[in-house]
Amino acid sequence: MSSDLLELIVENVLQGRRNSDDEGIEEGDFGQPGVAELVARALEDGINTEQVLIDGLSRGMQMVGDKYESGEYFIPDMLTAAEAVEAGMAVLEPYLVSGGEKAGRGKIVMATVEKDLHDIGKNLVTIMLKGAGFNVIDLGIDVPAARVVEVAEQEGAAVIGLSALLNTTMSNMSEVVKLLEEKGLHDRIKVLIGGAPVSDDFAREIGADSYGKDAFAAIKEAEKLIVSGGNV
Ligand code: B12
Repeated sequence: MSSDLLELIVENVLQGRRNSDDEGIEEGDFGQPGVAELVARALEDGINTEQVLIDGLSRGMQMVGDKYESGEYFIPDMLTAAEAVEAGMAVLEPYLVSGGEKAGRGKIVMATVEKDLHDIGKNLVTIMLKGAGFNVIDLGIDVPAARVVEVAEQEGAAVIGLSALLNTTMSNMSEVVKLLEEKGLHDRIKVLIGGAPVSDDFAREIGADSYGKDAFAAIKEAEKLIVSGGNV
């Protein structure tokens, strides 16, 4: 039963259906529950919030990526699917956030780097970090390095979390590290990076402090960074 609902969430992300008013990419589903209603139903049925996020919304979006790569989907399809994921996340977020029992674990500034507009992964990481009790300030997409560092300094953040999905924008992560070094802030503000083209090796190459492959790794790595000397 629970796996049926998760499967329906995946299918409706693929169809880009936010709710029952949406037709969907293939059309004909009008009136059937969309992602928002299905997420609410999954939670009512007691399905674990992380499972809805990872095995439902995130898996659906990953499959959209596969279809784009194989030429079956185009940019407008990716956008409608992204909107459907956002509709689901809006329903899910209050549950994840109220699940954070260990509040006050440290401040994290999150951003998608300059010239990059991808935010689904960053948003997912953000709500998971909030759910794990971190105080997260999300600066959004296309954020210049100077702005990230300025806010992190002002807010006394322990960690900066950066997301990049493009080969052409991942290098902007190193601008943040360089700026922290220049301002003598890197010893107290650590940099955690993530996003599909990024890796452990790349993190080392640019002098970032850690890399997280997904939202669960983001929590683990943030915990480690804060214990190892962030400004909690
Ligand atoms: C959705 C999408 C879009 C949407 C974005 C909507 C939105 N609101 O985000 C739109 C349509 C706008 C878009 C635009 C473009 N896109 Co696009 N897009 C995608 C797609 C299909 C899915 C990305 C996604 O949401 N994945 C699901 C999430 C959950 O996964 P994720 O982002 O990887 O995040 C996870 C981890 O990486 C990690 N993580 C992410 N961030 C962080 C941060 C930290 C700190 C940590 C620890 C972990 C972490 O945790 C997350 C959860 O597990 C990918 C294909 C793919 N397979 O990734 C292409 C893709 C990223 N796009 C691509 C391209 C080329 C573009 C465009 C240039 C297309 C164009 N010609 O205009 C533009 C660029 C716009 C810009 N300037 O940014 C390429 C990039 C190629 C490359 N490597 O450079 C990809 C790979 C598709 C492809 N194969 O060609 N895109």
